[in-house]
Amino acid sequence: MKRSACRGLFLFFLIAFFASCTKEVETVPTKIEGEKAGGETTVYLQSSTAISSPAPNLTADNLEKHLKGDAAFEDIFVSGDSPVNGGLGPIFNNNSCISCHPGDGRAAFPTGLNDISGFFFKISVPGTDENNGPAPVQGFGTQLQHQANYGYAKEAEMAVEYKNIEMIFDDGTAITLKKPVYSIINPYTALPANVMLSPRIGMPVFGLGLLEAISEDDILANADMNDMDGDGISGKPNYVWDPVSETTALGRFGWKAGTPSVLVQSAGAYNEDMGVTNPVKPVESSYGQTNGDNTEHAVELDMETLDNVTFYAMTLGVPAGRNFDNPEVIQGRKLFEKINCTACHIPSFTTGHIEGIPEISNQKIYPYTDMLLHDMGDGLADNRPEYLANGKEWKTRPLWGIGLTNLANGHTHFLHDGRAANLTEAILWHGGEAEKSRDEFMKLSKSERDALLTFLNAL
Ligand code: HEC
Ligand code: HEC
Ligand SMILES: [Ca+2]
Ligand SMILES: [Ca+2]
Ligand SMILES: [Ca+2]
Repeated sequence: MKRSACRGLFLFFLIAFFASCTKEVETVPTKIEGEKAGGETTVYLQSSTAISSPAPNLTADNLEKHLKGDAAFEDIFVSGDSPVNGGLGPIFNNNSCISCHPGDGRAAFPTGLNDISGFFFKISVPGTDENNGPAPVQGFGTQLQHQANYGYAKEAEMAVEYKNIEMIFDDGTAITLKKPVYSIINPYTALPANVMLSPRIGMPVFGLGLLEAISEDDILANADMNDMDGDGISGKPNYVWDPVSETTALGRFGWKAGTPSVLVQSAGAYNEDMGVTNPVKPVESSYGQTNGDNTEHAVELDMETLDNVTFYAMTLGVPAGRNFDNPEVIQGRKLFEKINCTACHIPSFTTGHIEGIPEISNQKIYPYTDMLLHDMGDGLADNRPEYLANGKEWKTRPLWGIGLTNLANGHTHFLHDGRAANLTEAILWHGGEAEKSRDEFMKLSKSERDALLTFLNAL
Protein backbone atom coordinates (compact mmCIF):
# COMPACT_ATOMS: atom_id res chain seq x y z
CA MET A 1 0.00 0.00 0.00
CA LYS A 2 1.25 3.49 -0.86
CA ARG A 3 1.86 5.84 2.06
CA SER A 4 -0.81 8.39 0.97
CA ALA A 5 -3.45 5.64 0.60
CA CYS A 6 -2.51 4.47 4.07
CA ARG A 7 -2.95 7.99 5.44
CA GLY A 8 -6.29 8.28 3.64
CA LEU A 9 -7.53 5.09 5.20
CA PHE A 10 -6.35 6.26 8.61
CA LEU A 11 -8.21 9.59 8.20
CA PHE A 12 -11.32 7.71 7.11
CA PHE A 13 -11.30 5.62 10.26
CA LEU A 14 -10.58 8.66 12.38
CA ILE A 15 -13.60 10.49 10.97
CA ALA A 16 -15.75 7.39 11.25
CA PHE A 17 -14.66 7.03 14.88
CA PHE A 18 -15.53 10.64 15.79
CA ALA A 19 -18.80 10.46 13.89
CA SER A 20 -19.81 7.44 15.91
CA CYS A 21 -18.82 9.25 19.12
CA THR A 22 -20.95 12.31 18.35
CA LYS A 23 -23.81 10.01 17.52
CA GLU A 24 -23.37 8.36 20.92
CA VAL A 25 -23.56 11.74 22.70
CA GLU A 26 -26.69 12.79 20.84
CA THR A 27 -28.55 9.58 21.55
CA VAL A 28 -31.73 10.41 23.49
CA PRO A 29 -32.32 8.06 26.43
CA THR A 30 -35.34 5.88 25.80
CA LYS A 31 -36.18 5.74 29.46
CA ILE A 32 -35.37 7.87 32.52
CA GLU A 33 -33.62 6.40 35.55
CA GLY A 34 -35.27 5.47 38.82
CA GLU A 35 -38.41 3.56 37.93
CA LYS A 36 -37.55 1.20 40.80
CA ALA A 37 -38.02 4.11 43.22
CA GLY A 38 -37.80 2.08 46.42
CA GLY A 39 -35.21 -0.47 45.32
CA GLU A 40 -36.40 -3.95 46.30
CA THR A 41 -39.26 -2.40 48.31
CA THR A 42 -40.83 -1.06 45.10
CA VAL A 43 -44.54 -1.76 44.60
CA TYR A 44 -45.69 -2.18 41.00
CA LEU A 45 -49.37 -1.30 41.39
CA GLN A 46 -51.20 1.52 39.66
CA SER A 47 -54.29 1.50 41.87
CA SER A 48 -55.13 3.56 44.95
CA THR A 49 -53.32 0.94 47.06
CA ALA A 50 -49.97 1.67 45.37
CA ILE A 51 -48.90 3.75 48.38
CA SER A 52 -50.40 1.51 51.08
CA SER A 53 -48.86 -1.87 50.33
CA PRO A 54 -46.18 -3.66 52.32
CA ALA A 55 -42.71 -3.75 50.78
CA PRO A 56 -42.85 -6.88 48.63
CA ASN A 57 -39.49 -8.14 49.91
CA LEU A 58 -40.51 -8.49 53.58
CA THR A 59 -39.71 -11.84 55.20
CA ALA A 60 -42.69 -13.78 56.58
CA ASP A 61 -41.89 -12.67 60.15
CA ASN A 62 -41.50 -9.04 59.19
CA LEU A 63 -44.69 -9.14 57.10
CA GLU A 64 -46.54 -10.42 60.16
CA LYS A 65 -45.21 -7.53 62.24
CA HIS A 66 -46.10 -5.09 59.44
CA LEU A 67 -49.68 -6.38 59.36
CA LYS A 68 -50.05 -5.99 63.13
CA GLY A 69 -48.83 -2.41 62.73
CA ASP A 70 -51.28 -1.93 59.86
CA ALA A 71 -54.18 -2.83 62.16
CA ALA A 72 -52.85 -0.51 64.90
CA PHE A 73 -52.51 2.35 62.37
CA GLU A 74 -56.25 1.98 61.68
CA ASP A 75 -57.39 1.55 65.31
CA ILE A 76 -59.87 4.19 66.43
CA PHE A 77 -59.24 5.31 70.00
CA VAL A 78 -62.00 6.05 72.49
CA SER A 79 -62.12 8.07 75.70
CA GLY A 80 -61.89 6.52 79.15
CA ASP A 81 -59.91 3.52 80.33
CA SER A 82 -61.45 1.04 77.88
CA PRO A 83 -59.05 -1.94 77.69
CA VAL A 84 -59.22 -1.79 73.90
CA ASN A 85 -57.88 1.45 72.38
CA GLY A 86 -58.80 3.57 75.37
CA GLY A 87 -57.10 6.73 76.57
CA LEU A 88 -58.10 9.15 73.80
CA GLY A 89 -57.71 12.75 74.96
CA PRO A 90 -58.95 14.39 77.07
CA ILE A 91 -57.88 16.83 74.36
CA PHE A 92 -56.80 15.69 70.90
CA ASN A 93 -56.87 16.51 67.18
CA ASN A 94 -58.08 13.19 65.77
CA ASN A 95 -58.69 9.63 66.94
CA SER A 96 -56.63 7.39 64.63
CA CYS A 97 -53.44 7.54 62.60
CA ILE A 98 -55.26 6.66 59.37
CA SER A 99 -57.73 9.55 59.69
CA CYS A 100 -54.88 12.06 59.28
CA HIS A 101 -52.88 9.92 56.83
CA PRO A 102 -55.77 8.55 54.71
CA GLY A 103 -54.79 5.43 52.82
CA ASP A 104 -51.26 6.07 54.21
CA GLY A 105 -51.32 9.21 52.08
CA ARG A 106 -52.02 12.87 52.43
CA ALA A 107 -54.88 14.64 54.20
CA ALA A 108 -56.92 17.21 52.30
CA PHE A 109 -57.13 20.80 53.50
CA PRO A 110 -60.29 20.72 55.66
CA THR A 111 -63.48 22.36 54.37
CA GLY A 112 -64.23 23.63 57.87
CA LEU A 113 -60.98 24.54 59.60
CA ASN A 114 -62.27 23.29 62.96
CA ASP A 115 -63.66 20.02 61.63
CA ILE A 116 -61.88 16.92 62.88
CA SER A 117 -59.22 16.48 60.18
CA GLY A 118 -55.56 15.96 59.36
CA PHE A 119 -54.76 19.62 60.00
CA PHE A 120 -53.58 21.35 63.18
CA PHE A 121 -51.38 24.13 64.55
CA LYS A 122 -48.04 23.59 66.27
CA ILE A 123 -47.53 26.46 68.71
CA SER A 124 -44.79 27.94 70.89
CA VAL A 125 -43.51 31.20 72.38
CA PRO A 126 -40.11 32.77 71.60
CA GLY A 127 -37.16 31.03 73.24
CA THR A 128 -36.42 27.33 73.60
CA ASP A 129 -37.15 24.48 75.98
CA GLU A 130 -34.41 22.64 77.92
CA ASN A 131 -33.51 20.58 74.82
CA ASN A 132 -33.29 23.49 72.39
CA GLY A 133 -36.77 22.71 71.02
CA PRO A 134 -39.80 25.03 70.77
CA ALA A 135 -40.76 26.68 74.08
CA PRO A 136 -44.25 25.59 75.23
CA VAL A 137 -47.09 28.09 75.56
CA GLN A 138 -48.26 28.30 79.19
CA GLY A 139 -51.55 26.37 79.41
CA PHE A 140 -51.33 25.10 75.80
CA GLY A 141 -48.02 23.27 75.28
CA THR A 142 -46.55 23.00 71.77
CA GLN A 143 -49.61 21.85 69.82
CA LEU A 144 -53.14 23.21 69.73
CA GLN A 145 -55.76 20.50 70.34
CA HIS A 146 -59.08 21.61 68.88
CA GLN A 147 -61.11 18.57 70.00
CA ALA A 148 -61.98 17.37 73.51
CA ASN A 149 -63.76 14.52 75.25
CA TYR A 150 -67.17 15.21 76.80
CA GLY A 151 -66.77 17.41 79.87
CA TYR A 152 -63.40 18.87 78.85
CA ALA A 153 -62.66 22.16 77.09
CA LYS A 154 -60.81 22.06 73.79
CA GLU A 155 -57.83 24.40 73.83
CA ALA A 156 -59.10 26.83 71.19
CA GLU A 157 -60.34 27.16 67.61
CA MET A 158 -58.41 27.97 64.47
CA ALA A 159 -59.27 30.76 62.02
CA VAL A 160 -58.02 31.61 58.54
CA GLU A 161 -58.29 34.51 56.10
CA TYR A 162 -56.86 34.67 52.59
CA LYS A 163 -54.82 37.23 50.69
CA ASN A 164 -54.65 36.91 46.93
CA ILE A 165 -51.25 36.85 45.22
CA GLU A 166 -51.31 37.12 41.44
CA MET A 167 -48.58 35.27 39.54
CA ILE A 168 -48.11 35.81 35.80
CA PHE A 169 -46.15 33.40 33.60
CA ASP A 170 -43.92 34.84 30.87
CA ASP A 171 -46.46 33.60 28.31
CA GLY A 172 -49.15 35.76 29.96
CA THR A 173 -51.04 33.00 31.80
CA ALA A 174 -52.15 34.28 35.22
CA ILE A 175 -52.70 32.25 38.39
CA THR A 176 -54.00 33.59 41.71
CA LEU A 177 -52.46 32.01 44.79
CA LYS A 178 -54.47 32.26 47.99
CA LYS A 179 -52.19 32.99 50.92
CA PRO A 180 -53.69 31.71 54.18
CA VAL A 181 -53.26 33.95 57.23
CA TYR A 182 -54.05 31.98 60.38
CA SER A 183 -55.01 32.91 63.90
CA ILE A 184 -56.20 31.30 67.13
CA ILE A 185 -59.64 32.23 68.47
CA ASN A 186 -61.77 31.34 71.50
CA PRO A 187 -58.99 29.96 73.75
CA TYR A 188 -60.21 28.14 76.90
CA THR A 189 -57.91 30.34 78.98
CA ALA A 190 -55.79 33.44 78.42
CA LEU A 191 -53.49 33.02 75.46
CA PRO A 192 -50.17 34.92 75.59
CA ALA A 193 -49.92 37.62 72.92
CA ASN A 194 -46.57 36.36 71.59
CA VAL A 195 -47.76 32.91 70.47
CA MET A 196 -46.23 31.70 67.20
CA LEU A 197 -48.20 29.16 65.19
CA SER A 198 -47.27 26.72 62.45
CA PRO A 199 -49.99 25.11 60.33
CA ARG A 200 -49.33 21.45 59.45
CA ILE A 201 -51.15 18.76 57.50
CA GLY A 202 -50.71 14.98 57.50
CA MET A 203 -48.42 13.75 54.72
CA PRO A 204 -47.83 10.32 53.16
CA VAL A 205 -46.10 7.76 55.38
CA PHE A 206 -44.70 5.22 52.90
CA GLY A 207 -40.99 4.63 52.31
CA LEU A 208 -40.02 6.15 55.67
CA GLY A 209 -37.73 3.32 56.77
CA LEU A 210 -35.66 3.95 53.66
CA LEU A 211 -35.36 7.64 54.54
CA GLU A 212 -34.34 6.69 58.08
CA ALA A 213 -31.74 4.32 56.64
CA ILE A 214 -29.90 6.99 54.61
CA SER A 215 -26.61 7.50 56.45
CA GLU A 216 -26.08 10.81 58.20
CA ASP A 217 -22.83 11.27 56.26
CA ASP A 218 -24.63 10.96 52.93
CA ILE A 219 -27.15 13.61 54.00
CA LEU A 220 -24.47 15.94 55.37
CA ALA A 221 -22.51 15.61 52.12
CA ASN A 222 -25.16 17.83 50.46
CA ALA A 223 -25.32 20.41 53.25
CA ASP A 224 -23.85 23.78 52.35
CA MET A 225 -24.86 25.92 55.32
CA ASN A 226 -23.02 29.06 54.25
CA ASP A 227 -23.49 28.52 50.52
CA MET A 228 -19.76 28.16 49.94
CA ASP A 229 -20.33 27.19 46.29
CA GLY A 230 -22.37 30.38 45.75
CA ASP A 231 -25.32 28.83 43.90
CA GLY A 232 -27.85 30.50 46.22
CA ILE A 233 -28.80 27.19 47.81
CA SER A 234 -27.63 26.27 51.31
CA GLY A 235 -29.18 23.11 52.72
CA LYS A 236 -29.01 22.81 56.48
CA PRO A 237 -29.37 19.76 58.70
CA ASN A 238 -31.74 20.06 61.65
CA TYR A 239 -30.51 18.64 64.97
CA VAL A 240 -33.27 17.71 67.36
CA TRP A 241 -33.86 16.02 70.71
CA ASP A 242 -34.24 12.24 70.67
CA PRO A 243 -36.13 11.17 73.81
CA VAL A 244 -35.17 7.52 73.21
CA SER A 245 -31.38 7.89 73.13
CA GLU A 246 -31.63 11.08 75.24
CA THR A 247 -29.21 12.85 72.91
CA THR A 248 -29.35 15.29 70.04
CA ALA A 249 -29.78 13.60 66.66
CA LEU A 250 -30.20 14.51 62.99
CA GLY A 251 -33.82 15.53 62.33
CA ARG A 252 -35.47 13.59 59.51
CA PHE A 253 -39.28 13.63 59.85
CA GLY A 254 -42.01 16.25 60.03
CA TRP A 255 -42.28 19.28 57.74
CA LYS A 256 -39.29 20.91 59.47
CA ALA A 257 -37.38 17.69 60.17
CA GLY A 258 -38.25 18.18 63.86
CA THR A 259 -38.08 14.50 64.84
CA PRO A 260 -35.17 12.06 64.51
CA SER A 261 -37.01 8.81 63.75
CA VAL A 262 -40.30 7.22 62.78
CA LEU A 263 -40.49 5.88 66.34
CA VAL A 264 -40.28 9.31 67.96
CA GLN A 265 -42.65 10.80 65.38
CA SER A 266 -45.22 8.04 66.03
CA ALA A 267 -44.89 8.30 69.83
CA GLY A 268 -45.44 12.05 69.54
CA ALA A 269 -48.46 11.47 67.29
CA TYR A 270 -50.12 9.17 69.82
CA ASN A 271 -49.40 11.62 72.61
CA GLU A 272 -50.16 15.01 71.05
CA ASP A 273 -52.46 14.23 68.10
CA MET A 274 -54.56 11.65 69.96
CA GLY A 275 -53.87 12.19 73.69
CA VAL A 276 -52.66 8.59 74.06
CA THR A 277 -49.67 8.26 76.40
CA ASN A 278 -46.99 5.66 75.66
CA PRO A 279 -43.57 4.54 76.90
CA VAL A 280 -41.68 7.10 74.75
CA LYS A 281 -44.07 10.00 75.57
CA PRO A 282 -45.54 9.00 78.95
CA VAL A 283 -46.97 12.34 80.14
CA GLU A 284 -50.42 13.51 78.97
CA SER A 285 -50.00 16.53 76.67
CA SER A 286 -52.65 18.25 78.79
CA TYR A 287 -51.00 17.47 82.15
CA GLY A 288 -50.95 20.53 84.38
CA GLN A 289 -53.66 22.34 82.40
CA THR A 290 -57.07 23.19 83.89
CA ASN A 291 -58.72 21.36 80.95
CA GLY A 292 -56.31 18.43 81.24
CA ASP A 293 -55.86 14.95 82.66
CA ASN A 294 -53.96 15.56 85.89
CA THR A 295 -54.30 12.06 87.32
CA GLU A 296 -51.31 9.77 87.72
CA HIS A 297 -52.00 6.71 85.59
CA ALA A 298 -50.23 3.96 83.68
CA VAL A 299 -49.35 4.65 80.04
CA GLU A 300 -52.27 4.09 77.67
CA LEU A 301 -50.38 2.23 74.92
CA ASP A 302 -47.83 -0.58 75.24
CA MET A 303 -44.38 -0.58 73.65
CA GLU A 304 -45.22 -3.52 71.39
CA THR A 305 -48.04 -1.62 69.67
CA LEU A 306 -45.89 1.50 69.32
CA ASP A 307 -43.14 -0.66 67.83
CA ASN A 308 -45.51 -2.35 65.41
CA VAL A 309 -47.02 0.88 64.14
CA THR A 310 -43.52 2.33 63.69
CA PHE A 311 -42.42 -0.78 61.83
CA TYR A 312 -45.51 -0.49 59.63
CA ALA A 313 -44.67 3.02 58.42
CA MET A 314 -41.03 2.01 57.99
CA THR A 315 -41.86 -0.95 55.77
CA LEU A 316 -44.61 0.37 53.49
CA GLY A 317 -43.32 -0.06 49.93
CA VAL A 318 -42.65 2.79 47.52
CA PRO A 319 -44.69 3.01 44.30
CA ALA A 320 -42.75 2.45 41.07
CA GLY A 321 -42.28 5.26 38.57
CA ARG A 322 -44.71 5.08 35.66
CA ASN A 323 -44.39 5.86 31.93
CA PHE A 324 -40.66 6.48 32.25
CA ASP A 325 -40.22 5.83 28.51
CA ASN A 326 -42.79 8.47 27.50
CA PRO A 327 -40.99 11.26 25.56
CA GLU A 328 -42.84 13.97 27.49
CA VAL A 329 -41.75 12.44 30.82
CA ILE A 330 -38.17 12.28 29.53
CA GLN A 331 -38.36 15.96 28.49
CA GLY A 332 -39.90 16.89 31.88
CA ARG A 333 -37.10 15.13 33.75
CA LYS A 334 -34.54 17.13 31.74
CA LEU A 335 -36.29 20.41 32.54
CA PHE A 336 -36.48 19.43 36.23
CA GLU A 337 -32.69 19.26 36.17
CA LYS A 338 -32.22 22.29 33.91
CA ILE A 339 -34.14 24.66 36.18
CA ASN A 340 -32.30 23.23 39.17
CA CYS A 341 -35.13 21.53 41.03
CA THR A 342 -32.57 18.77 41.59
CA ALA A 343 -30.47 21.08 43.80
CA CYS A 344 -32.83 20.28 46.69
CA HIS A 345 -34.97 17.44 45.35
CA ILE A 346 -31.91 15.18 45.07
CA PRO A 347 -32.93 12.23 42.91
CA SER A 348 -31.11 9.32 44.49
CA PHE A 349 -29.42 7.82 47.55
CA THR A 350 -28.25 4.38 48.56
CA THR A 351 -29.48 3.45 52.02
CA GLY A 352 -27.21 2.26 54.81
CA HIS A 353 -27.97 -0.44 57.32
CA ILE A 354 -30.93 -0.60 59.70
CA GLU A 355 -30.70 -3.26 62.38
CA GLY A 356 -33.37 -5.95 62.05
CA ILE A 357 -34.77 -4.69 58.72
CA PRO A 358 -32.44 -5.96 55.98
CA GLU A 359 -35.28 -5.38 53.50
CA ILE A 360 -34.74 -1.61 53.60
CA SER A 361 -30.96 -1.70 54.01
CA ASN A 362 -28.53 -1.12 51.10
CA GLN A 363 -31.22 -0.09 48.62
CA LYS A 364 -30.73 2.33 45.73
CA ILE A 365 -33.71 4.66 46.09
CA TYR A 366 -35.13 7.69 44.24
CA PRO A 367 -36.88 9.86 46.87
CA TYR A 368 -36.15 13.30 45.31
CA THR A 369 -35.24 14.94 48.62
CA ASP A 370 -31.99 15.98 50.31
CA MET A 371 -33.55 15.64 53.81
CA LEU A 372 -32.24 19.15 54.54
CA LEU A 373 -33.82 22.48 55.49
CA HIS A 374 -34.08 25.38 53.05
CA ASP A 375 -35.22 28.99 53.35
CA MET A 376 -38.36 28.99 51.20
CA GLY A 377 -39.07 32.71 51.47
CA ASP A 378 -41.73 34.87 53.14
CA GLY A 379 -44.65 33.34 51.25
CA LEU A 380 -44.24 29.95 52.92
CA ALA A 381 -42.79 31.21 56.22
CA ASP A 382 -44.56 30.22 59.43
CA ASN A 383 -42.19 32.40 61.49
CA ARG A 384 -42.01 29.67 64.14
CA PRO A 385 -38.60 28.06 64.70
CA GLU A 386 -38.25 24.35 65.47
CA TYR A 387 -34.80 23.42 66.82
CA LEU A 388 -32.34 24.75 64.18
CA ALA A 389 -35.05 25.38 61.57
CA ASN A 390 -35.93 29.06 61.48
CA GLY A 391 -39.30 30.54 60.62
CA LYS A 392 -38.67 30.39 56.87
CA GLU A 393 -37.09 26.96 56.65
CA TRP A 394 -38.74 23.70 55.62
CA LYS A 395 -37.41 20.24 54.82
CA THR A 396 -37.29 19.39 51.11
CA ARG A 397 -40.21 17.08 50.49
CA PRO A 398 -39.65 13.71 48.87
CA LEU A 399 -41.46 13.69 45.53
CA TRP A 400 -41.73 9.91 45.07
CA GLY A 401 -45.36 8.85 44.64
CA ILE A 402 -46.54 12.47 44.30
CA GLY A 403 -48.24 11.69 40.99
CA LEU A 404 -50.52 9.19 42.74
CA THR A 405 -51.98 11.74 45.17
CA ASN A 406 -55.24 12.21 43.33
CA LEU A 407 -55.70 8.48 42.78
CA ALA A 408 -54.91 7.60 46.40
CA ASN A 409 -56.47 10.57 48.17
CA GLY A 410 -58.91 12.18 45.76
CA HIS A 411 -57.28 15.61 45.94
CA THR A 412 -54.05 17.40 45.05
CA HIS A 413 -53.46 19.67 48.04
CA PHE A 414 -49.72 20.11 48.54
CA LEU A 415 -47.21 21.83 50.87
CA HIS A 416 -47.00 21.90 54.67
CA ASP A 417 -50.53 23.17 55.23
CA GLY A 418 -52.15 21.85 52.06
CA ARG A 419 -52.49 25.38 50.64
CA ALA A 420 -51.51 24.50 47.04
CA ALA A 421 -54.47 23.26 44.99
CA ASN A 422 -52.23 21.43 42.49
CA LEU A 423 -48.61 20.86 41.46
CA THR A 424 -48.35 24.16 39.57
CA GLU A 425 -49.38 26.12 42.65
CA ALA A 426 -46.95 24.10 44.79
CA ILE A 427 -44.10 25.18 42.50
CA LEU A 428 -45.28 28.80 42.37
CA TRP A 429 -45.16 28.99 46.19
CA HIS A 430 -41.40 28.20 46.09
CA GLY A 431 -39.40 31.30 47.12
CA GLY A 432 -36.20 32.06 49.01
CA GLU A 433 -33.48 29.65 47.94
CA ALA A 434 -35.90 28.18 45.38
CA GLU A 435 -36.93 31.53 43.87
CA LYS A 436 -34.53 31.18 40.94
CA SER A 437 -35.99 27.78 40.01
CA ARG A 438 -39.51 29.14 40.41
CA ASP A 439 -38.69 32.08 38.09
CA GLU A 440 -37.20 29.69 35.53
CA PHE A 441 -40.41 27.67 35.72
CA MET A 442 -42.43 30.81 34.99
CA LYS A 443 -40.32 31.43 31.89
CA LEU A 444 -41.08 28.01 30.41
CA SER A 445 -43.55 27.66 27.57
CA LYS A 446 -46.89 25.97 28.21
CA SER A 447 -45.72 22.75 26.60
CA GLU A 448 -42.52 22.72 28.66
CA ARG A 449 -44.49 23.31 31.87
CA ASP A 450 -46.81 20.49 30.89
CA ALA A 451 -43.81 18.21 30.35
CA LEU A 452 -42.45 19.05 33.81
CA LEU A 453 -45.83 18.28 35.38
CA THR A 454 -46.12 15.08 33.38
CA PHE A 455 -42.77 14.04 34.81
CA LEU A 456 -43.89 14.83 38.40
CA ASN A 457 -47.09 12.90 37.78
CA ALA A 458 -45.03 9.90 36.63
CA LEU A 459 -43.28 9.74 40.05
C1 HEC B 1 -54.44 14.94 63.82
C2 HEC B 1 -53.79 14.40 62.65
C3 HEC B 1 -52.74 13.35 62.84
C4 HEC B 1 -52.81 12.15 63.50
C5 HEC B 1 -53.94 11.62 64.36
C6 HEC B 1 -51.58 11.47 63.20
N1 HEC B 1 -50.79 12.22 62.39
FE1 HEC B 1 -48.96 11.72 61.72
N2 HEC B 1 -48.72 13.59 61.00
C7 HEC B 1 -49.65 14.60 61.05
C8 HEC B 1 -49.03 15.86 60.71
C9 HEC B 1 -49.71 17.20 60.64
C10 HEC B 1 -47.68 15.57 60.46
C11 HEC B 1 -46.57 16.59 60.20
C12 HEC B 1 -46.04 16.95 61.58
C13 HEC B 1 -44.87 17.88 61.61
O1 HEC B 1 -44.58 18.55 60.65
O2 HEC B 1 -44.21 17.92 62.65
C14 HEC B 1 -47.52 14.14 60.63
C15 HEC B 1 -46.33 13.45 60.39
C16 HEC B 1 -46.18 12.09 60.56
C17 HEC B 1 -44.99 11.35 60.20
C18 HEC B 1 -43.75 11.92 59.52
C19 HEC B 1 -43.81 11.69 58.03
C20 HEC B 1 -42.69 12.36 57.26
O3 HEC B 1 -42.55 12.08 56.07
O4 HEC B 1 -41.97 13.19 57.81
C21 HEC B 1 -45.21 10.05 60.58
C22 HEC B 1 -44.25 8.89 60.46
C23 HEC B 1 -46.52 10.00 61.18
N3 HEC B 1 -47.09 11.24 61.14
C24 HEC B 1 -47.08 8.85 61.73
C25 HEC B 1 -48.27 8.85 62.43
C26 HEC B 1 -48.72 7.74 63.23
C27 HEC B 1 -48.01 6.41 63.40
C28 HEC B 1 -49.91 8.12 63.80
C29 HEC B 1 -50.77 7.37 64.78
C30 HEC B 1 -50.12 7.00 66.00
C31 HEC B 1 -50.16 9.48 63.34
N4 HEC B 1 -49.15 9.89 62.53
C32 HEC B 1 -51.28 10.21 63.70
C33 HEC B 1 -50.97 14.45 61.40
C34 HEC B 1 -51.45 13.39 62.16
C1 HEC C 1 -34.22 25.39 47.63
C2 HEC C 1 -34.71 24.04 47.64
C3 HEC C 1 -35.79 23.65 46.65
C4 HEC C 1 -35.78 23.82 45.28
C5 HEC C 1 -34.72 24.43 44.40
C6 HEC C 1 -37.04 23.25 44.83
N1 HEC C 1 -37.76 22.76 45.89
FE1 HEC C 1 -39.57 21.87 45.81
N2 HEC C 1 -39.70 21.87 47.83
C7 HEC C 1 -38.71 22.31 48.68
C8 HEC C 1 -39.22 22.36 50.03
C9 HEC C 1 -38.44 22.80 51.26
C10 HEC C 1 -40.56 21.95 49.97
C11 HEC C 1 -41.58 21.91 51.13
C12 HEC C 1 -42.15 23.30 51.30
C13 HEC C 1 -43.37 23.41 52.17
O1 HEC C 1 -44.08 22.42 52.38
O2 HEC C 1 -43.66 24.52 52.65
C14 HEC C 1 -40.82 21.63 48.57
C15 HEC C 1 -42.02 21.14 48.09
C16 HEC C 1 -42.27 20.80 46.78
C17 HEC C 1 -43.48 20.21 46.29
C18 HEC C 1 -44.68 19.81 47.14
C19 HEC C 1 -44.42 18.50 47.82
C20 HEC C 1 -45.41 18.11 48.88
O3 HEC C 1 -45.26 17.00 49.41
O4 HEC C 1 -46.33 18.86 49.21
C21 HEC C 1 -43.33 20.04 44.93
C22 HEC C 1 -44.32 19.43 43.98
C23 HEC C 1 -42.03 20.55 44.58
N3 HEC C 1 -41.40 21.00 45.73
C24 HEC C 1 -41.51 20.59 43.29
C25 HEC C 1 -40.39 21.33 42.93
C26 HEC C 1 -40.02 21.66 41.57
C27 HEC C 1 -40.75 21.18 40.33
C28 HEC C 1 -38.90 22.42 41.64
C29 HEC C 1 -38.17 23.10 40.50
C30 HEC C 1 -38.95 24.11 39.80
C31 HEC C 1 -38.56 22.56 43.05
N4 HEC C 1 -39.49 21.90 43.79
C32 HEC C 1 -37.45 23.25 43.51
C33 HEC C 1 -37.42 22.68 48.32
C34 HEC C 1 -37.03 23.00 47.03
CA1 LIG D 1 -55.04 10.08 77.39
CA1 LIG E 1 -51.78 21.50 73.64
CA1 LIG F 1 -24.79 26.16 47.67
